[in-house]
Amino acid sequence: MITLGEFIIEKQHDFPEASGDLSGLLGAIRLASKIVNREINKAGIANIIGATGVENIQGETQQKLDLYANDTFKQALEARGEVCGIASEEEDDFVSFDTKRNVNSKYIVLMDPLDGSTNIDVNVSVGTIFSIYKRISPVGSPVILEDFLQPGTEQVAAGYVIYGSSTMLVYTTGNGVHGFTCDPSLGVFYLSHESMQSPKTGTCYSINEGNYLKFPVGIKKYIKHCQEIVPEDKRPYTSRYIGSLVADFHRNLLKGGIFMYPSTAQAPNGKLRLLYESNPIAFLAEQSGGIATTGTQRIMEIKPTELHQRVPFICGSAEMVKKAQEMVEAYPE
Ligand code: P6P
Repeated sequence: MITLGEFIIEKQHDFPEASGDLSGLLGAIRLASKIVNREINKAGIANIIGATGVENIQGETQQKLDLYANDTFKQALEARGEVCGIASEEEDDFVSFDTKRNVNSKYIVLMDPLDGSTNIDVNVSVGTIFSIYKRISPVGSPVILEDFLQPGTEQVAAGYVIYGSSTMLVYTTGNGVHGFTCDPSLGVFYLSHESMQSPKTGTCYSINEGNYLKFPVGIKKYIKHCQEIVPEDKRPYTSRYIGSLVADFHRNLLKGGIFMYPSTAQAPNGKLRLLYESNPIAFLAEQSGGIATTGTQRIMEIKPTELHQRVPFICGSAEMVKKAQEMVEAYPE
């Protein structure tokens, strides 16, 4: 039984040049996830569920736990001193950490502190998503917007915490994907899923079919492909949609499947945010043998132009995503 902390240090020794800053940063995420997990687990009785009545830059009503999670991760990351700034779904602009130690640190973090938070009130799994880069502006100066607008291929690490029937932290530093399960009696994350591999194919497709009428034709064709009567020797496809990206992705990573959030009438560029939802999930997908695309472009190769920009997102088992991509490309909009 190896703990997350022991694993991070063990893997750090694989990088002789590693200074330990990334290990410390991951430790801050580990701490914050435990604090948020504690609040989520008592949400119904802690007068912390429901909306704040405030809208974020996305025009979405902020849930009380959204802000709690945002502040918890922000404080933990600033306190550890390895981060010079963050960007968050819950912050209009990026946040610069200005203490001497932070300004002289080399990492920035982008995060969705509590993704799918409206599901909390109905006790459905939610998650935290994070993405870590090295700054490109000079160490010692305040962070700038360009530090945050790097393509996903430049990510140093990425991961998520899923607050579900158990709480897991799943992350990659570019050397495979590893999952850790929290023992609530001790508050310790133990390695439970080493070197996670996405099944090459699956029988589960995950999409909000309530938006069907406005889907691109290629997506409609792929959904029909999934629903066609398949040869007797194959199981028919199953539709599974939780409405919480981390939970839908985690299921597909373990069991095989495809997740799609294409452009829709309400979201012509898709709904998911490139920098702190699609890119980190794409990094995990690729590191576990899967694929992540807009339908026509590799997610991690997109050059970001705005902090909160949205992209169409298709991600999961390689053979399923390739089939979906074929259909999207065969029926260009
Ligand atoms: P819809 C949650 O709000 C989220 O950002 C993702 O976690 C999830 O995949 C998606 O939106 C669900 O969106 O439009 O289907 O409710």
